[in-house]
Amino acid sequence: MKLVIAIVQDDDALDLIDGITDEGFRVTKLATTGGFLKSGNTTLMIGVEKERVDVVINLIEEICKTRKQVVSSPSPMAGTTGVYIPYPVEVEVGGATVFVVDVDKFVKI
Ligand code: 2BA
Repeated sequence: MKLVIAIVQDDDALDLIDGITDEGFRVTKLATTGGFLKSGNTTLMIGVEKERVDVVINLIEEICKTRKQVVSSPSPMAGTTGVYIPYPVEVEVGGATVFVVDVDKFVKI
């Protein structure tokens, strides 16, 4: 048994959940926040037999898209101390960040 932990963008989450459940997997959705952008994303936990991990990863690849996001980053003004002006920085947010974790024990009570 493996636990696939996938951090995806909110815009892709519902389509991915539909795809995952249509394939007969079970999934839990968590509302999470990225540490860098400090904006919302979605973390999905999917318990899956190890032989079927690739099916889940292929679904994630098909559904989750890379997008650009602009963030305001404060920059110190030249020659001054303590004065910051915001400037836009473009970052590319990946389709998904996926961890596949070994599960020692799986019990449903
Ligand atoms: P955030 O931490 O909000 O990061 C959003 C995007 O900002 C990242 O996209 C990356 O393009 C950029 N970024 C993050 N840290 C940066 C830094 N120190 N300098 C410059 N740019 C940076 P992704 O890499 O696709 O990550 C999307 C989300 O996945 C992240 O949101 C975070 O919630 C999660 N994540 C990514 N890698 C992770 C890891 N190793 N452990 C735990 N969560 C991770």
